[in-house]
Amino acid sequence: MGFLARLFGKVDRKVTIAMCGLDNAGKTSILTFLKKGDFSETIATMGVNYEILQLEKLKLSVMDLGGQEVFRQFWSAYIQKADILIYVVDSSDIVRLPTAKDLFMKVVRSLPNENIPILILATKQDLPQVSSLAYIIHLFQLTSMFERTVHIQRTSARTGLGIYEAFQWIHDQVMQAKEKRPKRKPAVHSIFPHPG
Ligand SMILES: Nc1nc2c(ncn2[C@@H]2O[C@H](COP(=O)(O)OP(=O)(O)OP(=O)(O)O)[C@@H](O)[C@H]2O)c(=O)[nH]1
Ligand SMILES: [Mg+2]
Repeated sequence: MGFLARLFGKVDRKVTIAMCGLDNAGKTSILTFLKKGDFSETIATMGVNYEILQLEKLKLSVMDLGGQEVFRQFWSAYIQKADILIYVVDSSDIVRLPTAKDLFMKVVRSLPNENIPILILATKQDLPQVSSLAYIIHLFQLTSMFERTVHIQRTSARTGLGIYEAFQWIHDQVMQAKEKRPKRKPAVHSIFPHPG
């Protein structure tokens, strides 16, 4: 049984995820870890890499968007189709953190609505010099995003740190949204005569 398959029950929902972040952030490596349960070397994504991760209860259709500048102009079209956004940040790339933040703000603005859950993966946590989570939360102004559902998780595609938890969070969001869906009104067959 696959790494993800162990997490969940039977497939009853398809969820579309847009995954973005700067080039070299670690997006494809996280997906590869989910598929194989281990770290594998990747090559830069040219355009978009589609992955279907079939869980028992949840089918994740992931659009892993190439982060190089030339591809970013095309992100918006994919983001429009997303139920969930994953934004990946290389926690060891401290020099580019402000650029990662600017891009994040732009991506959030391009989301089709405010109900889309946002998962930020502060990845490459296995490396020695990484930004603190508190700094990323501060820089990305996450505490002021009241109107959105935002979660940040430390991950590493080298060790698998946090990847289980991150997708557990996605699972919980999907299940909660499902519970909140309005139930069809039951047909009421009154046994009492209509008053008057
Ligand atoms: N040490 C360490 N290296 C990582 C980790 N995740 C990714 N890398 C390395 O970072 C580089 C980029 O990883 P990718 O997953 O290809 O990055 P990406 O975000 O998909 O990049 P684009 O496809 O260009 O947008 C590769 O050399 C990976 O091996 C991690 O958690 N730890
Ligand atoms: Mg990639």
